[in-house]
Amino acid sequence: MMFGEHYIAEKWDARDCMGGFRVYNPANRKQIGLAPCAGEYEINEAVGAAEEAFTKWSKWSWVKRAEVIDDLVQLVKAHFEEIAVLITQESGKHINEARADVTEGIHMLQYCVGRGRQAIGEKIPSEFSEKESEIFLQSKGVFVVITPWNFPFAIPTWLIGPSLVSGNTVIFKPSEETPFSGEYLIRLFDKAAKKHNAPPGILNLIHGNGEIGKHLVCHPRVVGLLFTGSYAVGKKIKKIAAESDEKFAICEMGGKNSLIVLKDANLNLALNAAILSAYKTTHQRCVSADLIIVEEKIEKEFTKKFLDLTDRMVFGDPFDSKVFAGPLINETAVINHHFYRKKVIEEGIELLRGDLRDDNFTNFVKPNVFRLHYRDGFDFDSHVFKEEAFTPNIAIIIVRDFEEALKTANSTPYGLSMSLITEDWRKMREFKTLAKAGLKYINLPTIGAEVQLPFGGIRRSGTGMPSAAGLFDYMCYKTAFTVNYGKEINLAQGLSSEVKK
Ligand code: UN1
Repeated sequence: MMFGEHYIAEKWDARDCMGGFRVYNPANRKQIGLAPCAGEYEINEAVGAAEEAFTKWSKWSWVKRAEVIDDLVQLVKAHFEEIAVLITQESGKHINEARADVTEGIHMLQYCVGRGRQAIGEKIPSEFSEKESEIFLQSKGVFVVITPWNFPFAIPTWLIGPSLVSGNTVIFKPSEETPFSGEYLIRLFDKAAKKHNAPPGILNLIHGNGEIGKHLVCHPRVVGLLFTGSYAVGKKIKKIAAESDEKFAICEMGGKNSLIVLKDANLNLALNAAILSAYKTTHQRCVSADLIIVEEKIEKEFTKKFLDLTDRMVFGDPFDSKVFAGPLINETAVINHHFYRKKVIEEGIELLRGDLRDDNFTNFVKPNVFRLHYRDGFDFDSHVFKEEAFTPNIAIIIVRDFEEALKTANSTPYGLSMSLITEDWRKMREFKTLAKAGLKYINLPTIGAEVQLPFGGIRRSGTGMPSAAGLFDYMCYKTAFTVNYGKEINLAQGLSSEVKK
């Protein structure tokens, strides 16, 4: 049994663990630990610590701040396998994917270290020789970072890394499903921070449920709301920020992602892209493809081969090297998986493959695959286009041409990831310009983003302020700083201080 602890101003504290929440292994539903649930006291302590640390940390040089992260990278590398095993135990992710999660975290932290030595701000010429102006990047303050269970290690690094290197301080609340992977990252960070004598409180950890997340987000002295999770929660966070005079929200929310396969596609490549997009992480990535849109000329052949592969797909023991992916995260996800299938069938949509069990005794499911024809006229209000199941529910959509395909892909209210499989470079360009998504791929799956690119969506998927490398653009206020080295005041636009009688 593991017991979680809060971490505030460099002190570990488990005082509320008995009133906390249980953590389960999704592969066998056995309890593996207990984590404490924070209350008002911990929230205020953490905000106070982060606020106090900010006055010192924001004055540290970018290089010095990045050096703390550099030590963190070394520590993560030294504990690589231990972290991967922990991720698999509490998220159910296949061990290979858990290793990929840690690798992605390392890459992000390495990127943050590099950013510490890059140019900050800009010199801007003044109209007057005596004046010198610059764009000064001013750290913003205390940030809350709330992250999901599906990438319990990498996503926290995407948000915490840029926040800290840019001089902000953080209160981190990991998902209740995966508190220990988040806590492990902070235990390593603690060592790195102490080695550099960083001010206590630059990074704090608070365990808790959505209610605690809400209190943190609403706290009047918290400025940045960095969230990755569902659209329903993200929408509330955006509202809270909109009603505040100081807060800003950067939310990465769900997806309803499309993989478009045109008739000239390399079919093997298309199938590989489809399998990866649909089934990696048992479809529990926000970038997983829900819609596979195929031109009718090749649809029969594509669907036959896709279903053959689907039939061989095994979601099983995540430590078994022979299975493709692991279980769903919990019982609620299993119930949602079956509910989604029923809803889509009720709409009269064809079911090609289905997980027809009615029980939810385990978290292991089989994929549901549906098929629709564009010509039959769509109800874009259908579950297939609007609701994100976050479980392996795939709709194959038959279209006549690229225009119908793009129209279908753009019809969902989301806009995270989209792929086009084609050899036609003119259509590639058209796709690049018109696809409504924050991540666009040609001849690749909808998954597999690299951290040195911006990662984020538009519309229901995000705030248009991407995270990973892209987050650095929003971490500081872009302020104008001007010094007059002259003995008089010269102002632009011909302004004068001369007082006439
Ligand atoms: C997510 O889908 O929740 O692009 C994150 C990918 C990963 C990150 C996915 N690098 O597939």
